[in-house]
Amino acid sequence: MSFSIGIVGLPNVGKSTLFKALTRKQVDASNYPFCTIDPNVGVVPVPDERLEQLGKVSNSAKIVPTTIEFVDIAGLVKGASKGEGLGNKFLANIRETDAIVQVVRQFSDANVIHVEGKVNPESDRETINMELILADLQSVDKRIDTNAKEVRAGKKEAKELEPILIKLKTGLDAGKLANEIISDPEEIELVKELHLLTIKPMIYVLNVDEDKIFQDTDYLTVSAKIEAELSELPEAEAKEYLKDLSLDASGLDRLIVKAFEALNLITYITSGEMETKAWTIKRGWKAPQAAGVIHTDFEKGFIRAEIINWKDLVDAGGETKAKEKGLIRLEGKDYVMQDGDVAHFRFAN
Ligand SMILES: Nc1nc2c(ncn2[C@@H]2O[C@H](COP(=O)(O)OP(=O)(O)O)[C@@H](O)[C@H]2O)c(=O)[nH]1
Ligand SMILES: [Mg+2]
Repeated sequence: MSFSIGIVGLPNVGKSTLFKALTRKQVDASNYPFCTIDPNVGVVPVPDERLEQLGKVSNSAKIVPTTIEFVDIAGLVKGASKGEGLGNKFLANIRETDAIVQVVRQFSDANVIHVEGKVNPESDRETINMELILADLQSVDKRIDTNAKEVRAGKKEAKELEPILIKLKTGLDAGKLANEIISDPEEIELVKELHLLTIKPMIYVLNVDEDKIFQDTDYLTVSAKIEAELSELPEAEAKEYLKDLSLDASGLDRLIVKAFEALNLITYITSGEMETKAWTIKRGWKAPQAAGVIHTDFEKGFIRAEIINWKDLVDAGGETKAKEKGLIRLEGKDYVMQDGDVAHFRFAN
């Protein structure tokens, strides 16, 4: 499964600088058939230290991380929802992504022009959110019209949808994001066909001056400038540089992990001599559905799964020893997969 994250924000806030740094990490496209060859799309590996350790105990010939796709979307400006700039096209690009990373400028560099004259993160965030909200209001208004006809025609689904549409309209009118207005999974499912922009998870990235990177705040603070420098260094030197900055992970790695969490995704792993490979699934998926990510036959003919937590497998020193110790469990079709499960699926053709 491939998930994509759209990078949005005002012009000149550092979106492309971040995107370019991200794509330096880009994975070998030949391993990933879904990989699009578009200069604005980058498929990047999700950093995962567990894979290295598993690869060792399994003697794996290669390690294949799971990936996430980032899309560099051109700058949104005030009025985009009315078609200002290339407004509609940008909004359409965002519509196709699963989550939004909103880059907000805080770096002070006077050489870089700010579209609205001065650096003001809070007001910039409002500008962008307002454009997204206005675009969603248009979608909701349109749907309210067509839905009213369906209600009159006696359609049951339309009746169910009606109060949710009203709730959305009221909330959006008050400047709320759709993801702040509805959170019930069933309601989210009902409004899926509206393809709302603000219902997607949103991650805010504050692009700050080099001396203002703090970890563990609500905002993810990064310095696009430093990320660009880091991305050009060999891995060992990049690690040293991070240490000098008192950071334990690069902003990009923190962003990738945060995006993964925002999408409610988890990783399970297959590990053998051929490869140790990470697979992306949604939290809450059961074993057959998870197996289907590898191959649809695995889901259709699912018999059972052999499961062990990755750490237990590493501590045991590999599969053979884990088996001897009876650490590998047999799980059936109702087993809910856990992050870090190492799995073997048994299936019949
Ligand atoms: N000083 C400083 N300049 C930056 C930083 N990030 C981006 N810039 C500069 O700001 C300008 C616009 O950056 P760009 O990534 O193209 O912005 P975009 O329009 O949002 O894609 C470029 O000249 C960048 O070099 C940063 O963190 N610090
Ligand atoms: Mg750009």
